[in-house]
Amino acid sequence: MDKIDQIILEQIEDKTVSGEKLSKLTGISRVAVWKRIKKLEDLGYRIKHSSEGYRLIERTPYLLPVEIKRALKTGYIGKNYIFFDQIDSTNIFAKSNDLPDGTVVLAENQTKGKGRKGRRWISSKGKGLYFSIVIKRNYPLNDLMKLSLLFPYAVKEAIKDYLENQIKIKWPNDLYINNRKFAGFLIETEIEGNEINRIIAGIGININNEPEEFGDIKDTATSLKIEEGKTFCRKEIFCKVLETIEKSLNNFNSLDLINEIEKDLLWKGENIRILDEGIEGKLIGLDSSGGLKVLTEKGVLTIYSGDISVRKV
Ligand code: BT5
Repeated sequence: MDKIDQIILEQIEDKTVSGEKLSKLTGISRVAVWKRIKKLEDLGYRIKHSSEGYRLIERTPYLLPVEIKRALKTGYIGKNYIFFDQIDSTNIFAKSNDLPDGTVVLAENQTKGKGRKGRRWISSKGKGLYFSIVIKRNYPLNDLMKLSLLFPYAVKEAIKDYLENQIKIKWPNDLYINNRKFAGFLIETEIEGNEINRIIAGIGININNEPEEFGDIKDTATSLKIEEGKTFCRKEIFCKVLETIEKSLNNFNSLDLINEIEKDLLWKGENIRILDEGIEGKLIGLDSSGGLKVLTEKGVLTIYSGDISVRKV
């Protein structure tokens, strides 16, 4: 979308404007104006055509840069915003390009959405939020676990006020509603010595997805729409999520992240099993660095690996 498209959009936003007037304002022919209107419609904008001219009825549901720029209130996250209609994976793109601090890469659809350990992330076009945030700042390696917990925490904080249902955090970083997963996080880092110098935070949030989109995982996966019974504005939620992540990162050192997460930790106090390790016990909480404390027959064990799955016994 170029400057001329943007002028046309601004003009027709709250009034009907004739093709002739738009042609004069933009310096292009009336036929060229009509072609631009068609292009905007292809991008998802709903425009009324009448004998008096054109008028915008509804903005596009797609998260185009022009839409995000006018709505987003952040200092650095998303200031550089890269949009794809379709891509293999936003994490692959963010990792293989040297992008500035705060860059957000979003795709309406991913053909190879990645989970952890080579697992797959189902992304359905226009239904969820699939994006990666590039953080190019230095953090001590000791903060790795806490930093990766910050993202699900911030997403929960951003979304909770829109919902009737309670959001739970499943350690290390999934978000659940009613015992089903609606958001997943793939935190990839670049480490040099004792420092983290780049984080690619890949975030997938099911917003308006329908049960049939989840295929064989429909019993364990859910979306905000499925749980709340209504459709959500992805743009509003996306901006709120980016704003809350930025705020949480800015307050990283003063935020009592462990305590905050423990309040909404899934299965806290219940018997759980760490699948890969064959460990069973009662989930008692987190230690100061974000490790999971489990009371087993042999005493309290703390698990630090971010790759462990936790299941209800
Ligand atoms: C995750 O992995 O949950 C990390 C998901 C990260 C996705 C984002 S989207 C933007 C960015 N670009 C990418 O390519 N990835 C990131 P893990 O904890 O390994 O969970 C994967 C498992 O979750 C799968 O094996 C399925 O069982 C389940 N799953 C897959 N798609 C799902 C979905 N849409 N909703 C809920 N569960 C899903």
